[in-house]
Amino acid sequence: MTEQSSYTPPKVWTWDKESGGRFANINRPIAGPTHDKELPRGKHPLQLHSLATPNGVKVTVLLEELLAIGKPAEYDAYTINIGDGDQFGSGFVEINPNSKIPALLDVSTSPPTRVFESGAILLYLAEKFDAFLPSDPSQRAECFSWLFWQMGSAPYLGGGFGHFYAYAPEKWEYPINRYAMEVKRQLDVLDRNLSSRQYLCGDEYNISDMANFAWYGALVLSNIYEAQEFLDVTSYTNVFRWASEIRERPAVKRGQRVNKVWGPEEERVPERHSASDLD
Ligand SMILES: N[C@@H](CCC(=O)N[C@@H](CS)C(=O)NCC(=O)O)C(=O)O
Repeated sequence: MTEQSSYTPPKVWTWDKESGGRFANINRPIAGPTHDKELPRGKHPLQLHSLATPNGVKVTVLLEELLAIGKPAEYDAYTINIGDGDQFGSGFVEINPNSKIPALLDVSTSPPTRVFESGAILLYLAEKFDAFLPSDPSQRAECFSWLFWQMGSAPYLGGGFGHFYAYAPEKWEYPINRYAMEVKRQLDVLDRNLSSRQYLCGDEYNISDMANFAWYGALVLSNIYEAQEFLDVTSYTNVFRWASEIRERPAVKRGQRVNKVWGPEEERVPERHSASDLD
């Protein structure tokens, strides 16, 4: 192992605002709003405040899938620019006290229902519209298992591997090794499951596929951390086959563009208020 710089933790941790790294300007050790800002309100029952990151895309893909099968899931989607600190505005904190995208407000209920955490939003919408969630109890349990597996695993991929491999101010061998090992183990978990199944729970595509595709599909197909070669992602052939198939779904292509504020101009759809915004 290469030499690491030595660090002795002080008795009591204090906030070093100069600690560096890609997200140093938005990371804080305290919760709550930093400024007053009301959220905009559109005309549809579902008000989404999000960004086209993997956690955000899970929800817009589900909304577009619901619309594609004729469910009345019309929604307004507004961009929360996390790099600019929009997630700390008072209106956003009211619907997500954790200050992270995505967050949903359903104004068709009285009082309006707020939902935060992408997994909770997927479940809320799948139950509300009775779609992409198996009704058979054991199939439903399998769907919950893969959905919650993703919710528990992705922080190792994004916050662990992605952070130290792509965003930290220096490359440190110890955390990169630790998280590369874990991410490869996760890819192997998915790969083995998909060796005998078309989708994660069998032959039906559901919200657990949408949640996992947003992270592991992006890792193997679109090089999110520029780590495709480092992690040898092509060796997970079943994950590749599954992700490549899901990528071709029209609703997935649409959902991936909602709240996108980077990349080629023609792919960006910062706000979505009707289907024509994506056409
Ligand atoms: N467990 C949460 C994680 C959400 C999350 O980490 N969102 C990121 C973007 S992908 C975010 O809003 N980061 C802003 C921040 O940390 O201040 C979920 O699945 O909804």
